[in-house]
Amino acid sequence: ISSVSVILRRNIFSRRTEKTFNFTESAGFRGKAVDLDWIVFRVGLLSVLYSKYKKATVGVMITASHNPEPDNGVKVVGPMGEMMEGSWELSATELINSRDEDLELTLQQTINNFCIDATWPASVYFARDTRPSSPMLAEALCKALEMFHCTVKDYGILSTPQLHYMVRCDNTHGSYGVPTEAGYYEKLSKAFLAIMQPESNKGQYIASVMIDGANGVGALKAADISKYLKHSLSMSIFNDGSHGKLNYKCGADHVKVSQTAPEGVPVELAARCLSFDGDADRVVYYYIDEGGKFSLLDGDKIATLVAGFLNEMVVASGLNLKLGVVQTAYANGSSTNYISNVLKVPVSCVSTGVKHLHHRAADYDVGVYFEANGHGTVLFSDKAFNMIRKISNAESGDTCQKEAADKLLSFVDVVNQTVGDAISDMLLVEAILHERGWSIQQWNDLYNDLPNRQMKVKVRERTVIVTTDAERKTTAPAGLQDRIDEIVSKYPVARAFVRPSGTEDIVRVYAESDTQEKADSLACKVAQAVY
Ligand code: 16G
Ligand code: ZN
Repeated sequence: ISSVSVILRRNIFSRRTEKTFNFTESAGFRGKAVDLDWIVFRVGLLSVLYSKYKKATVGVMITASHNPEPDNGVKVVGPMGEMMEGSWELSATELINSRDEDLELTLQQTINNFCIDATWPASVYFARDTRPSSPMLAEALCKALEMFHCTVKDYGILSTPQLHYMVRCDNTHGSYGVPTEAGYYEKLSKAFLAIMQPESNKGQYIASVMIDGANGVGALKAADISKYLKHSLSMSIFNDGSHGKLNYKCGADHVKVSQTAPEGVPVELAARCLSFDGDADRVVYYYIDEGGKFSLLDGDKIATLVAGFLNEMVVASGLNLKLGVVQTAYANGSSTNYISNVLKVPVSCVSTGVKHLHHRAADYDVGVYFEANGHGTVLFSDKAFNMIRKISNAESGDTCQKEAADKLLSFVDVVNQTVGDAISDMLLVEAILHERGWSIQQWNDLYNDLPNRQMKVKVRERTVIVTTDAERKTTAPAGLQDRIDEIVSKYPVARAFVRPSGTEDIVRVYAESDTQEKADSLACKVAQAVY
């Protein structure tokens, strides 16, 4: 730890502003890349302590996801590929904000607070997205890691979910997979190919997609995995970073929020198109129908497709497993209705952010979680996995049940269970559409989304807004919820909520109603009430 002060005395990574920074579990830290090297350096120190605390390999990812190219950010990944523990958020924030002369002391306090065995050999794996600023930040991270003689693995450019996967593979000694890029592609593609056996009748399904790579890492990695997928899925990749700017007028977030096709993709009639975000942990689908209408199939549509299919497979395997779906307040009201009333699958609503969804999904034997923005995955509990494997391995028994269990096992391997993964989720959706023999339109026709609108409101202090009931209601400032209720009551089949963003200095507004005009008008009225 004393070498920290040597580095600081050389004035390489000294704190350069008096501003206070919040390190959050979900977003880690994000900001303008030019201001971040000293923050990434300190997160490097933090990751070493976290690794010693966990007595396991941890990860550090340099990315700002769907944010604009000049931004960047840094996140810490836990041993099983989960987010950093909430109990570390405060220490992380203190470490980042401490004055240079107090940094050693703050590190020592963290060691004491968490009873860390400082002699434990730390191990940190890291990777970065394709932002021009990322190599410079990776160097700052290395400077911190070098001081501790810990095991360091630099994966270069990876998608966020790939790094999560590597960390989990390392800590599970191969039982989850091999912690290399080739290992990741081989695991996913082998499972995918097992499902996509050529069949005489695949109905309306055509194994071809158009991918908007958001000019980010997802485009590169999709091209890599396509070599392993052979002819099972043909991918045309656009916005591959060769000319456009990262996330600019493209990518999953842009498509979801603007509800329009991205630039740079020659969207063909009825073609299945999809957009990744800048670090490839989100995916949304869309298409244009004969009437020229753009239809978006977001995280909710993916959740319903996945839950409906897996539920049938579980039943077909003859297993009694508890399958459930986890959503947030942003989930379209129609999707929630469809899951509970048509699929008859339990659905719960939690606060925004992967950690909340992931945590609740782990309550089920098979937990499907998706945010409307396209981030999500499926968790199979050990119990579920063992039961499926048992049926699949049984020497005798019902052949239909065995077939279903065999197939389910392939589905387990297609999924990156550590965190939402655009590439893995794409393969999951494609495999299900193939099994169903469905076109994107048939998938979309399962239910109709309620028209909805999201808006951002700039306020002086967003934290004055306090929410409850999984962010669906506000408790402060006084009177705001009554005002929202009154506005909403004037619209048919309407719902609206406001919440302070966890990643930007703004308040978000969400509204839905029976027509787009009414959803837009409702969002505007609610935004005015907040302002
Ligand atoms: C973060 C979250 C994402 C959430 C988004 C909401 C993780 C890994 N990511 O990106 O799940 O949807 O924040 O952003 O938890 P907001 O608070 O600005 O609306
Ligand atoms: Zn992302």
